[in-house]
Amino acid sequence: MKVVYSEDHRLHFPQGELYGGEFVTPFERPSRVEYILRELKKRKMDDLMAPARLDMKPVAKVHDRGFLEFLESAWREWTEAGFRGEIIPTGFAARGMRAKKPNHIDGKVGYYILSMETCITAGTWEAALSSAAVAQTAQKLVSSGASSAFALCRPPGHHAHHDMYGGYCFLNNAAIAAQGFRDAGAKRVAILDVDFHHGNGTQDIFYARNDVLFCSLHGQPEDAFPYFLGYRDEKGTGKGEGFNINYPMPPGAKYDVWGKALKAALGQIKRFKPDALVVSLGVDTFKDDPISFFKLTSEDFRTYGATIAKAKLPTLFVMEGGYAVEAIGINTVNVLDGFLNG
Ligand code: OKP
Ligand code: ZN
Repeated sequence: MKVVYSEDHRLHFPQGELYGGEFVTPFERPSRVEYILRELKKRKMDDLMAPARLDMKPVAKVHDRGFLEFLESAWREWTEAGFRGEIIPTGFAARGMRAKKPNHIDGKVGYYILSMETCITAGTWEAALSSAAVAQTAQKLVSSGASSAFALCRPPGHHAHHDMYGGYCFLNNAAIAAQGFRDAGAKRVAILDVDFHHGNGTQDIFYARNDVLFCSLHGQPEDAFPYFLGYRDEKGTGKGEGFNINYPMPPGAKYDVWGKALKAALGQIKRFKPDALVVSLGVDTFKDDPISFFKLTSEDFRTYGATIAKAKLPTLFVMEGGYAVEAIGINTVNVLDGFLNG
């Protein structure tokens, strides 16, 4: 399996993440990728490839133009306004207020953000573009006949909406890849999001569409980020009704519970008869993840990799979360290894 990877992810590394009222070193940090690369090498699965230049057409189909322009110019506008720190907004279009985009950069940030732990820095836009390019290059490998590929994306993407960033995500890499599959001739694409957190951004982007099925397994929103989306009764709208399926689960869920949800999701995916499968691969379901509450073991990751392989679909793995950094390599590569070798 080819692994698409770019060093440009390093351009995004905020100094701080707002966490419990403190600024801490971000959980979503560059070393995450290094641990994965190291484990791939160890198992001789490091068939690396650099991304091609990003084709913006699929990006413009899943993201709002004003949002893309905002991300591109945000750092310049922020520094020109005289601000000296990393980008964090102070005001929001809260309940009952007007959701009109202001002119001032501080207000614009509030307009386009969905959660405040995620800072924009000088290199964020370039890193986000490279991450999307990684996903798109891997998608093109699969569209051209490869049975699988691994997009080693960073920063992650699944929390990024059509026109909002947050949850460590800026561009929705999995959505860009799914759109890429469609544009390359796939009639139907399924997205299986196994990251601990609900893939609210991916859900948002495809909510009214019946050509992309979205299934997400995640910590229930009553107790877990992103808190305001990811309930079971969110099923899609208009012609997209029935093409969004959420599997929220309570704190402490182990593989007996999680694996049942996976099998249910794979059953729905099979019925949908997709031409390609995108797996939003977060390994923050691990028992020792510092910000999550599921209890999967490293061996469970291999098991579910093998289960996903049974769907026998052209499969693109897109890296999302996972913050137990010493284990992120083992757990991620266990999924790929299980998928390839049972
Ligand atoms: C990104 B991905 C923890 C708050 C965490 C942000 C989480 C983003 C996760 N108490 N806030 O889905 O792994
Ligand atoms: Zn996550």
